[in-house]
Amino acid sequence: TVQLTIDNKPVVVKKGITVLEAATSAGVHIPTLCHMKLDDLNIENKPGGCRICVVEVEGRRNLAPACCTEVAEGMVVNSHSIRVINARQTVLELILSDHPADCLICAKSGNCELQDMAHQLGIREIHYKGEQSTYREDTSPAIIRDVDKCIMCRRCEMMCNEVQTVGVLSAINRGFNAVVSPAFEMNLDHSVCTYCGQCVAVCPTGALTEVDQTAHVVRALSDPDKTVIVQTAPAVRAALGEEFGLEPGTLVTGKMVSALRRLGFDYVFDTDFGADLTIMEEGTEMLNRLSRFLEGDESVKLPILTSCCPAWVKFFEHQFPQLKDIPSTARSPQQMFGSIAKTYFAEKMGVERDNLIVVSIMPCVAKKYECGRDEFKVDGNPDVDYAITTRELANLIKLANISFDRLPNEDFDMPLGESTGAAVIFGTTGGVIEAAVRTAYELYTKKPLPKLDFHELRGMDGIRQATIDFAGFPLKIGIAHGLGNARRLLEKIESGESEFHAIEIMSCPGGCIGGGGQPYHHGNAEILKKRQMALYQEDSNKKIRKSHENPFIIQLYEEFLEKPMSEKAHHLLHTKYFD
Ligand code: HC0
Ligand code: SF4
Repeated sequence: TVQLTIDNKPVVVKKGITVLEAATSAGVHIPTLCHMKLDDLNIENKPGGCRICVVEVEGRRNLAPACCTEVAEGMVVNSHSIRVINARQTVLELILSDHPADCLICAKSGNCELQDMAHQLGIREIHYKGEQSTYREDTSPAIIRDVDKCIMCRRCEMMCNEVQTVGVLSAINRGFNAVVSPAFEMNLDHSVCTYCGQCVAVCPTGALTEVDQTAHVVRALSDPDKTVIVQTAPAVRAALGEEFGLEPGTLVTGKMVSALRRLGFDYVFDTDFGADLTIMEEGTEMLNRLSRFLEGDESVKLPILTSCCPAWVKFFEHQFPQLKDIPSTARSPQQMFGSIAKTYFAEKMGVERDNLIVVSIMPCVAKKYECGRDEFKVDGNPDVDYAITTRELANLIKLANISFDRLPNEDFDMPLGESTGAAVIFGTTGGVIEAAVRTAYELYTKKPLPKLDFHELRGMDGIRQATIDFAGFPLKIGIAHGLGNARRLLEKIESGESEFHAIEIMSCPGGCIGGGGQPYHHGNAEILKKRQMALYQEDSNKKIRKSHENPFIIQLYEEFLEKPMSEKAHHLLHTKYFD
């Protein structure tokens, strides 16, 4: 251990930690801007660039950045001397000197860490005049880059390069023109960006935000000729409450349904229904491949990879095109839902395809891109019209002056609102494969599962593995979340080192609960864990916990699809991948 003094308080801490960590453990708050750390996920950004966290260390001439200065025996730190306060204000004024001042209409207003810092440090005047750069805005199907608002904290760069290993974003230019950008100032949609949105999730300012589609949704809702239905992704219910001051991890499924009904949606349905359907198709595909493999068919490729995460799909299309025949061909739950809504449900209700609008509420920004992909359109009409994020839904609820916390709990509409516990855990890392195991086990062994909770598949480690006993057959499962971890697993498959039969991959750290469209976590990993626990809780509260027991899924096959992997199911529920 090391003993030091922070603000006249003696502190004993572990050797090797930073002054910032030591101060936090002693209850001393040092302001930070570029620094961000997600414990347990191995994610840390400490470029020491912004200099907001400087402190005075006795005996040193220069102020030291607390986020990247190691503690030393006998160190005497003053975190809030006049010299420190003056330096922080000067630094912040310099950052603000070339920052656009359109806070009133900025997408990040109210959620901006720079704005908060200006408030916290009492900035009332900017004594420097920076040059406003005239960088253009870059829009894509999912993300808007308003690069004038980049403050070079480099958090997005760290997420894109180190965590996701996509490598699209890096620092370019010098001086006032220095920004983080794709190479050659290319637009995101010309790059290999996956739209995972992890850069958006950590951007402290309005430089990176989602493409806001709430205005389209309002227009659809106010059109009397349209039937507007909505589906809600599993992870939304575990995070939406945070936007209304509820504790992270508060489940708000019933209130969310009420709010959507009050917003005027004609039917409030659940993406979880699509997730149960995905399990039927993907689970059957997995068992088909497995039984052919066990019969010695050498043309069969294993492991099967899950394919429900659109950023992951875009990642392997760009980065591992040679492996594109191993992911499952099953569409994602969002897209299965849209496809069934615009065929089976539209027919049942007697609504023309063009007059049925499908909106989805997603924790994800890549879902906006996914629903725009050509293979998910019929004569130009998309199966899912608009995908808005958890944050966009919260804004709509606030706009409509709905008192969220006072809403009653209501139930989803039927039939596309029925779902099982297996579906709801799709929203966390490990959940998709656990749901698949619950169904595949019973279909394969023709016996009921001895237990429903597979704790060996749960947790937050970036790469996990487990072997599940399928009545004597050891099914080997791999799980990765975060695209960097996915890359590591894929490299093992390519080199023939992998012995897995099935692998789940989700792009975002934590899975969809940590999606780029969720309420901002501001670097607090505890929030992700609480959301994860909430989903497991919802699973155990459910009466039905296996996808193949969802009565409306059974009915859908009886009335419409015949059986999993039927020709009709192939046409409506499966897809192809492109180089
Ligand atoms: Fe997910 Fe999904 S679980 S990707 O993480 O599979 O976004 O929540 O909606 O589609 O169900 C996101 C979350 C979904 C889909 C589902 C899958
Ligand atoms: Fe990189 Fe993901 Fe951001 Fe694209 S969306 S720039 S892949 S972090």
